[in-house]
Amino acid sequence: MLVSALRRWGGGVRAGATVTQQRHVHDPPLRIHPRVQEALAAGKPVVALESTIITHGMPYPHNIRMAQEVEEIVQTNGSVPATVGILQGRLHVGLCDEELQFLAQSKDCVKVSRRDLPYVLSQGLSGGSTVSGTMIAAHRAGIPVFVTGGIGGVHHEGEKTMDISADLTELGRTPVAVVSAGVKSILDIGRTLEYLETEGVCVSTFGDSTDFPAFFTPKSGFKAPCHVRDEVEAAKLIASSLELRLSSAVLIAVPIPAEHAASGNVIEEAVQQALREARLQGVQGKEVTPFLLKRVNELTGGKSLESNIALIKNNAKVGSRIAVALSNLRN
Ligand code: PSU
Ligand code: MN
Repeated sequence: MLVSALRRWGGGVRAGATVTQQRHVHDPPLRIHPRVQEALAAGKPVVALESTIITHGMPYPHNIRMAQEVEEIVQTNGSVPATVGILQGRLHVGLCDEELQFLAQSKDCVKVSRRDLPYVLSQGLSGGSTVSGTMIAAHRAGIPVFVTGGIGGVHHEGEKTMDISADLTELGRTPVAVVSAGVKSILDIGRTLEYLETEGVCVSTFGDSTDFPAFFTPKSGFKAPCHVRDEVEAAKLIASSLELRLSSAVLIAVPIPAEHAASGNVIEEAVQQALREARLQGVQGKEVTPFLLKRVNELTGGKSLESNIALIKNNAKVGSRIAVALSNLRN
């Protein structure tokens, strides 16, 4: 039952997949890299990775180095990496080095979340996929695990501005497990967790603690409703969500390793100042998150970027091992 449910769910490229499922793989706008396609066909573990973090989350050349290293870490830990991105109107699942370089250096890449996909594809544009955009592509391709740094959430004063990331509704409607380091304090963490509950997202911490992490620091002051101790427990959690065909996501929150945790005060002061500046300058909409990330990095003299890269690498290791454990459950 479990195996058949998993196969049905993610069986886009496996033998026995229905015609409709197979069509997804050859969907003209979806380009699955042969390396990824082969892994999926053989039932091997694959990990999806996002690219807004490359195009809008980090400066060049840190972004390309991070992207390459993260792919390597995924590989070293047993899974095939599949970075998602949009190149000239095609939604790619799995990029070659040239394509990664292009996204890392391009100045006019679009930040692409769910609502932007039809426009960017129809206009032949290029862009980095956000968590929501990447989840859509991963699900279409039949990839059940996706690793990133931090997800979007409810912004401060979101109850007035209604600036709530499409990542949260995507987590409510797309069954992909997202491995992240929780939510940054540039966001309203408490309201983000409430919104995730409303969306029916299964939120779990990973490791020794039940404290929901705050990206740069291991504790946000909020508890997560679930807790898995290791990759096998995480894989079982994901498998049971898939088996139930809940159609919503599992969010696995991995705390930043203690040795890389930024000093809470330094980051917090920078975050507060960046938020003030954003308000004063009237930064709005999809520009808010990239603006805050950039300012926090500048104000901390690059410390936040260092922590950011360290935690993404850790997430890549954990996520790859979870994908391996999940693949062992299915085969
Ligand atoms: N948080 C980070 N780095 C990032 C992002 C969030 O620490 O690069 C990106 C992710 O791609 C996420 C997106 O999906 O920002 C959310 O943007 P918004 O808040 O506009 O929904
Ligand atoms: Mn927004």
